Amino acid sequence: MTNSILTPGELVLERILTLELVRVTERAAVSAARWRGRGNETEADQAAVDAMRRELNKLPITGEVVIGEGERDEAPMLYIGEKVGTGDGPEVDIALDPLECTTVCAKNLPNSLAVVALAEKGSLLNAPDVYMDKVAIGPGFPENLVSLDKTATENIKAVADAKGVPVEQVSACVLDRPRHAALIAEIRQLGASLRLIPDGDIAGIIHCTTPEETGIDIYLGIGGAPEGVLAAAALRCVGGQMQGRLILDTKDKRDRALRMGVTDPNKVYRVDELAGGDVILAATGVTEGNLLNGVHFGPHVITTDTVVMRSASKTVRWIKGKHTLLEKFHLD
Ligand code: VTB
Ligand code: MG
Ligand code: MG
Repeated sequence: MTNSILTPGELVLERILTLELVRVTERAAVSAARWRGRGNETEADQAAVDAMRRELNKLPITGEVVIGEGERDEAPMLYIGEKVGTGDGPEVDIALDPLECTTVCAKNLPNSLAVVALAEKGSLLNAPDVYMDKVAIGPGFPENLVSLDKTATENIKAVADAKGVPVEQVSACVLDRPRHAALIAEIRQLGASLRLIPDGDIAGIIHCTTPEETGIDIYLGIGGAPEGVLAAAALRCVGGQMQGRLILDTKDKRDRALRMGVTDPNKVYRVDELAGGDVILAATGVTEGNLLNGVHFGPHVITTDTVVMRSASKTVRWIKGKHTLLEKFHLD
């Protein structure tokens, strides 16, 4: 007998993994947080990678990193293709960024986080570490409202019309990069409000899902493909629309993508093509942020703030951790 509203096919991942995943991002975040503001991105990132890998390898899964710290020849740990877990549980794909926004962490600015998503095998896009063009909005809009085949102006006007407000009341979030000069000029010309962020488009995209809190209605522009898959995993859980297109502007990139199964270099991926099936995502704040508080170090206690979500049940949980057995963090 089952009292679940989920069909058996949607219940591939064990519920217990939801909480297990929280531990993984908590440990990575705490390790990285020790490096906040110290100007050393590499050490901060390495600390997060070590902790995340150690904890992932305790999980009862037969996991493979499909979105990781880089491609096999350039990343020594948590590279694409690395097997993680005890090997005793379900076969899963893993997308991770142990320290999303290393630069932000090194400067102790807002919104760096540790993030990992776990999905049924074969359901996360296997993408090389290249850029991705992205557009995203939150839930509650008509299907296919925004598209990468539309201009920024068209997308923002579509959001304004759907909300029944003038474009001046629509706010777009864009990574502050020289490559976005034309996009930024177009948005300003249109008169929409613009939120330029220094880094962190996973958080930027998640912010679109709660415009009433964040003031952000639409995310536009080019960021990392790995971050695109992680953002899509989050949107699958909380709702919202997104499209992504890999930027495969050299033969080398097209070849690398082809080896990962990308046969059409211009393909526009829907959110469920970036992250399909049953997905669980956990993220813990490293520095203070709008989405999550940072790690707090007390005299005998460490406090963490984590969000964990699952697509099959559409549950989002906020978990505040108080940790007093500090040895478990392997901090010295
Ligand atoms: C992007 C963005 C990330 O770094 O990957 C960006 O998606 C890297 O782009 O959120 P640049 O080469 O322009 O710096 C982040 O901002 C942080 O990892
Ligand atoms: Mg990283
Ligand atoms: Mg990143």
